[in-house]
Amino acid sequence: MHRFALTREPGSDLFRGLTTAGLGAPDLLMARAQHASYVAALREQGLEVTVLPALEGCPDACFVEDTAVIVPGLSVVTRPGAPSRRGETATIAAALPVDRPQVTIAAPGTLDGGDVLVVDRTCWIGLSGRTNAEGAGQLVEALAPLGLDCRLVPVGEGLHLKSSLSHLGGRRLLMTEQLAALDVFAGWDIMVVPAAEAYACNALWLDGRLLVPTGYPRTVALLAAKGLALLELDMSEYRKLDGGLTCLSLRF
Ligand code: CIR
Repeated sequence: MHRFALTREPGSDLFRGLTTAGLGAPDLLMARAQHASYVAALREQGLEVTVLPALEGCPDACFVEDTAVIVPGLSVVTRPGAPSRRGETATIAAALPVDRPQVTIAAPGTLDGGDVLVVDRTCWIGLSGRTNAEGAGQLVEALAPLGLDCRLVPVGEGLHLKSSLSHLGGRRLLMTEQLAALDVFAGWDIMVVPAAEAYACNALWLDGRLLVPTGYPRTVALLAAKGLALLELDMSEYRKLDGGLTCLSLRF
């Protein structure tokens, strides 16, 4: 169960952020309002949230999830796959929990936290345009002594593994049809998101409530039918930058 979350306000250069979405530039005022609602939702779920100030010059810095992987007993500072994002990690490293050791992914390894999903003792690591085999290997080496069972996953479509995969509590996972076909998820309770609503694959489980993006009614109906308590949040401005609900925080 997570008690803390680390987030960072979007900066005034947000519109310069990396994107493949083709949905136009984000509106900064809307992005700020959506960020505030997101932080409020985390607090409502009982998390103690730290909001770091915007990091000007690093337009993707609000997507803090990519800069670290935090598990019980260890924090891993990443080396983001996009060179323009490497300036984000120093301030995150300084803000990570002080109760556990810290290691850092080293060149030529690259790793984005958006490619890492940890559920209990299982850790899936996506090999993507951002996370290379060397970076994934360094993470496996760091996590193995902690007893985590790491599984590599070819990401295929989408920016990160977690663009297409989320935890729904317990043994439940939400994912694309493409990922559902892979052996690494065998034995888990899989829910497949309708192809037309692929963005809704990125949802954020907060120990009893699932945050989902607004605008995906078929996915919401499927999740509600499973008895999950949902909270819909408007993520429109972050979607324009390929970002989703998990990207905006580090939870620990
Ligand atoms: C990027 O391309 O790096 C950012 N515009 C979006 C990062 C989204 N992060 C995530 O999925 N964990």
